[in-house]
Amino acid sequence: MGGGHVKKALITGITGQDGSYLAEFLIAQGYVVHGIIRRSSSFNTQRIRHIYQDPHEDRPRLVLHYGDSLDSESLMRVLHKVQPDEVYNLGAQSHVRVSFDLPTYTADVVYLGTVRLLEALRTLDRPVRFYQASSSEMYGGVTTEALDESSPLVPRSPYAVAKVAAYYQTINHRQAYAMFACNGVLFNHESPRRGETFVTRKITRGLAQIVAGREQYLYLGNLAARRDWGFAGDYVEAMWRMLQHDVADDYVVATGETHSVQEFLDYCAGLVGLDSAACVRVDPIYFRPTEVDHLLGNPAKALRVLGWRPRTTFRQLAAMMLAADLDSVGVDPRRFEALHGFIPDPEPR
Ligand code: NAP
Ligand code: F7E
Repeated sequence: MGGGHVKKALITGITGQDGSYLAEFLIAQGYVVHGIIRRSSSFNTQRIRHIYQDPHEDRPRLVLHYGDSLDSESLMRVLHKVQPDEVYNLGAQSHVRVSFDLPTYTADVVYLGTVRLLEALRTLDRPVRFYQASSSEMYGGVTTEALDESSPLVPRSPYAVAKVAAYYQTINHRQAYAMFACNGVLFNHESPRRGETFVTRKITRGLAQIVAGREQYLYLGNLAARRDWGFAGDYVEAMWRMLQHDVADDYVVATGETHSVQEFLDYCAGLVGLDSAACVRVDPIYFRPTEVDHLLGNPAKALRVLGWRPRTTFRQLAAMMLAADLDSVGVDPRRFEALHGFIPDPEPR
């Protein structure tokens, strides 16, 4: 932060998993963070509530504005009011399975929402740095090789198709208008704040319910799928680093390790002394019309150019999520020796 200028960042999707970690990270860097939230019939700000609740703040660290990626006017209005230095476009219908049921809506939010935001940015009279939340789903999981920035894009869901379009639109705005616009191609990243219907969280939450005696079985889909899972708290730093670099570019962000859903399940079940075969049932309702079988990322460029690296291991991630979910159902994670190092802090899940 040079010359006393306090940087302003605007985040779409601030109420989501990544938005909450990014807001915390940017505030810790000295930014004032502005976020776009959607009107909702019940509160949807639980992941960022604690940021508001700091009694020591001398100026607002977080400012929320109503808006929607479907609504150009709202994006325009917020951008002109905030005059941000950096914009992080995280807002999305982000569930791959749901995108098969809502393909048009998903395309509208994910693709056209990005076009609306990029076009609104062009009406500002100041240079703005733009981050686009691109996804490893764009690769389609058709190879077991490690994927990098030059790997072919083979989208296999309406979500992935929309993300591919938004990815290319971001590059087109960079080339056509010399905008500082970057794609972060992030592989799956999880946390105790992960949405409850994504598989890792579904597993840790489901096992916690079983330990608490609230449920007998956990129902899952394709256990053979493989993912490169990292920790969301590590990945938001990579987003920020992309926008601090001299040149706008696209980067893969991943751990370089892949594990199956079965492995994640077995590891978590083992941590709490459960036999996964006895407590899990496969329900085809969770199968996808086209599946992404295998994802493994090669983050070498982000490591080399951005100096970023993932800090949290697969096992630490699983234990952290499981401890938080046990705690939230009233089971003390310290009952399980392997979880002693992962006692959750009182922050939101
Ligand atoms: P998430 O938890 O599902 O959060 C999505 C956010 O988007 C929420 O704040 C949601 O608001 C907001 N949103 C949904 N529809 C919107 C609309 N029409 N207008 C404005 N905002 C809208 O997702 P996440 O895991 O944090 O992921 C963040 C971004 O990274 C997404 O774009 C996702 O597609 C992408 N991504 C995620 C991963 C991953 O593994 N997590 C990997 C690669 C890329 P509400 O709270 O109101 O629903
Ligand atoms: O599925 C399998 C499922 O929904 C992972 C989003 O953040 O990451 C996420 O998309 C795998 C798939 O994540 C269940 O079939 C088995 O193969 O946790 P997921 P995703 O589809 O990889 C990418 C990078 C994004 O960009 C997305 O926004 O797990 N699976 N059984 C299951 N998946 C779910 N959800 N539920 C099950 O019961």
